[in-house]
Amino acid sequence: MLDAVVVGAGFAGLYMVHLLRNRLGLSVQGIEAAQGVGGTWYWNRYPGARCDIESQLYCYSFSPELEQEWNWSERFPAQPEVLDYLNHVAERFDLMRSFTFDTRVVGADFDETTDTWLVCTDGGARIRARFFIAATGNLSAGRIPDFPGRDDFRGNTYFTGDWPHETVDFSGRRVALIGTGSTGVQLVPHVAQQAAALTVFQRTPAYACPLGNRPLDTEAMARIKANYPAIRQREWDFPGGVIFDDVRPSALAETPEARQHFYEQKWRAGGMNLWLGSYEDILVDERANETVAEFIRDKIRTRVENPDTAEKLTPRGYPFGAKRQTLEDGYYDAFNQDHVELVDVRTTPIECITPDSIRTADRDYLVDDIIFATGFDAFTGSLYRMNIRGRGGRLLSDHWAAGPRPYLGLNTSGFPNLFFITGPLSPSVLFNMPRAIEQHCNWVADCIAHLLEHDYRAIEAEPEAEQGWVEHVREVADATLLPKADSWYLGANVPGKPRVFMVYLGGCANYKKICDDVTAAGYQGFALT
Ligand code: FAD
Ligand code: N01
Repeated sequence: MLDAVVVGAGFAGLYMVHLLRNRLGLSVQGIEAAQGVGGTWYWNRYPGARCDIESQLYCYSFSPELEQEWNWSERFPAQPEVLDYLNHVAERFDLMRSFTFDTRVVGADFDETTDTWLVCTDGGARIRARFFIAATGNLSAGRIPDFPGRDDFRGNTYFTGDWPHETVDFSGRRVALIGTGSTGVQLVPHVAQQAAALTVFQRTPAYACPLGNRPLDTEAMARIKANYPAIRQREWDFPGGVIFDDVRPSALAETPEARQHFYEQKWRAGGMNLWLGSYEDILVDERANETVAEFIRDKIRTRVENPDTAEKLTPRGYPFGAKRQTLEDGYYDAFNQDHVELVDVRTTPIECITPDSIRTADRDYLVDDIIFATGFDAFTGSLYRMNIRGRGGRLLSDHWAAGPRPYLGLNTSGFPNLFFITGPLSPSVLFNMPRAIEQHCNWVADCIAHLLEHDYRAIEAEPEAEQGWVEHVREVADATLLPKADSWYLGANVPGKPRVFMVYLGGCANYKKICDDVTAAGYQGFALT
């Protein structure tokens, strides 16, 4: 029997295995469906895939040596560079040998007689372990909508979250792209460059802001390296762990002229500056939000030459920032090219896919290739696909039928010794993910060390603590504008999914303090047996 099974070899699984094996000396088996490490950065190889958190933040902080030896080449690294980084980490900390690749966990059952987990894979392996750790990613369970006729299409189809490893050449082809979230927005300029014709099917226009990417030269990287300790400290001063200069309290407290000037500065600064780094009230006050929303709408009108297309691309009816901020580099300009067309599927919905076209309410669009940039069954998708059963054989998906309910996002009642890394109801995707992952993995490793040291067999959230956390997460979210858009944060992109805001918005430092206080109080809210 092993001490632990860790599922996933992305940022989370790699660090979790490092802590459990290299620091605690435990026996650990990592299991990964992909043929290599990287998680998100292994699967999402579509043209234009790129990180939108600055490279010095979007990386591990646990090893000063790693920080000093790795050089980032751009402010916002592209997918191959992040994947290289994660491969380097896996090699450097000798993690590969702990993973079985090309293997999917398809079942996990808690055995109440031995307080152990029996983990089953698609290869037929059955692995018993005391601790079962889901580092399976919030955005790893891809979702292609069930358009009628989808399987009849005779051309090529692509899903962005499972992109082919070989280069896809769209030259001379008529390409359809469905979806204009962060992925679609990154893809459009690249596909437009190659394709003979590109038709973009949009359901909700994005509030896309400029990425503002630039190369990092040797001096810039040397400055970053010299400053890492200070950067790491400062990250915790910001609710999302992303550092900004000059964040102001209220958009409504300033004159329209001052506000306009400030928004211009933030627009030019690029990245998440308008969203998380401008005025604090834009995510809590609708009138404040409307000031920045209108600023962005004006920018779109200026960028897009055709007024009808500009109008279709203009977001309305939901607050800016309530869906995940989308950053662009050439997205709006692509629509100024004659061979790029925008179809608004709210006015003319997609009825079906035929063998050679996408059929909307008003016509057939003949295409050779279809790209689905349609997102993920976020947070719970990858967990439910493992068929996890806790006490009494209860399925996790049944326990969470009304929405996920893990205490602190870490563990849920009835499922002892199961840990979620950046699970639902933790700050997860609204906290710079590598830092959120480190914080969770550290907590889990400390917890396991504590259990082993004191001869406990199991840890499990108490139902009252779980309920209290569910309510707290909802109250904090309801005090903001974020539940006011149909986003994947809420599960709104998956028909039939309960509408529950799945991210804790109390801020990363506050959340970390709650976790640390729980530990200091003897794992308050958890039963240790
Ligand atoms: P993942 O990287 O998703 O890894 C989970 C792994 O678990 C996957 O490799 C998967 O194959 C494996 N797995 C899942 N289920 C099973 C199973 N049953 N059996 C075996 N293996 C399984 N976040 C940011 O903070 N900034 C960004 O700029 C950013 N950009 C992103 C860009 C894209 C295109 C996407 C999709 C997400 C982005 N994210 C970003 C979020 C990103 O997912 C996280 O930053 C981070 O990479 C998550 O790491 P992880 O290890 O938790 O999960
Ligand atoms: O997925 P999404 P994504 N008919 O769910 C549309 C991270 N990420 O892959 O908005 C027609 O955001 C859907 O429309 P609507 C980031 O956290 C980061 O783009 O639901 N359209 C939407 O336009 C991001 O948020 C980067 O109305 C349909 C799109 O498909 C997360 O991953 C890059 C449809 C899906 O957008 C997910 O991003 C990429 C239907 N039936 C990803 N169903 C960075 O830049 C869905 N859509 C760092």
